[in-house]
Amino acid sequence: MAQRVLVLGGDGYLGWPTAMYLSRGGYRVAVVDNFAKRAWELELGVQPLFPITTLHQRVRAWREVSENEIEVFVGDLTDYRFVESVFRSFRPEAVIHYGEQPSAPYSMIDVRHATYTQANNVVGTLNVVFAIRDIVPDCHLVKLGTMGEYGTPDIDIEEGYLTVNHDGRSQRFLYPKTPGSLYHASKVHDSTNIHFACRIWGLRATDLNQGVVYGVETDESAMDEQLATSFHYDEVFGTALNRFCVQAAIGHPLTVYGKGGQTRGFLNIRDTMQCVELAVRNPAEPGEMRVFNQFTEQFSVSELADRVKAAAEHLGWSVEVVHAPNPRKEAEQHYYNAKHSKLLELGLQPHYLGEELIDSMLHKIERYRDRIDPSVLVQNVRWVPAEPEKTPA
Ligand code: USQ
Repeated sequence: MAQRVLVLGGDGYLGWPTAMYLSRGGYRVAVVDNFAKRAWELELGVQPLFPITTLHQRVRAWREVSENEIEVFVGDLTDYRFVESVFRSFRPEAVIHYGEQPSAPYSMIDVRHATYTQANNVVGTLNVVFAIRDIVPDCHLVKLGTMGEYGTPDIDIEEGYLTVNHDGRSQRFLYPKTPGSLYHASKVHDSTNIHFACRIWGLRATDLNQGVVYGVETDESAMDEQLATSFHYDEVFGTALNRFCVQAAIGHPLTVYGKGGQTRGFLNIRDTMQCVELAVRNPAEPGEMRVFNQFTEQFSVSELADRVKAAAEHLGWSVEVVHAPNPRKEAEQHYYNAKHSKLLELGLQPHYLGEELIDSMLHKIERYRDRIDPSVLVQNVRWVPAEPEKTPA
């Protein structure tokens, strides 16, 4: 009998490719989505670069290409009655939880977007935790957290936990968190709640503290245009490397924010697929909240921009890197060393960021150049609102 895996946020940039990857890998897959991301796109006037069909059309296209079925549940994770009905009907053995508002800038627009992000993410996750406790207590929760939960401390970042020696005694704690946005903070709250659920109710969970994902496609999404993933390049939903590749494709300067020494963990979208499957295949023990730091390489933002510039110039494109004013409040030069060995120990085979990989991204993006809207590259979401101009007395 195939293992039943429920993918929450199954219409998104990572959720949809994950659903196809697992479906192809022999799992019985169902996806849950409320299409909130499509509503946020309308709200901000942005679109994914590749045309995206409806979820139902994607599922039909997948059936034709692969002869595999993906089940669909449409509804909101903050509605417990909906969550309960999905868990009672599908009875998942593993849940992969991407079903959250994923953008740091979106959470920083104003109070409404901040409270929405935290309520949506924290309440949705709590509902999932309760549904597991009360309906399928042996189910393994694989939760997408973020490396941004840790911030940029001046000591090495461990995988989830830190042993503190204090006045001759010692205790292992969840690693101290210093999130860089109210979105990242929502993931910290989730981690606290999931840790609680494992300690108190014996649930099993893996918190995947994922770095910044890049990439235009996976083996499955490349099988048919209708299976494309929802790739963003605008300021709010686009992530650094994806944005730089799109900027290079239209001759827009690559926007390194501030000094550019901001260092993060990065991974290819294909490695996200591998990592979540490795977590599903090697579940946590009852009562355990495992934490894996899910990235393959560390880069500063400047290094990333330089790599994209070099690859684009080899294609004969002329590319400039600019140091744009940083809309965020973050350290622009700092120590960064995050451990990330646990997924490698489970068998992760990384796709590293070589020039060939950047080339393939640039080539694919170039084919959709006409759909790029330069006006959404900058949307002026600021971490600290600009001071109102003082009128002279
Ligand atoms: N940055 C630039 N120029 C740009 C865009 C971003 O210099 O044009 C810089 C940002 O200032 C930041 C770094 O690049 O220092 C990363 O920003 P990002 O927008 O690529 O990623 P971030 O906001 O951190 O969030 C993304 C995903 C989020 C995920 C997170 C992983 O949107 O869902 O949780 O990456 S991590 O960064 O490890 O926390």
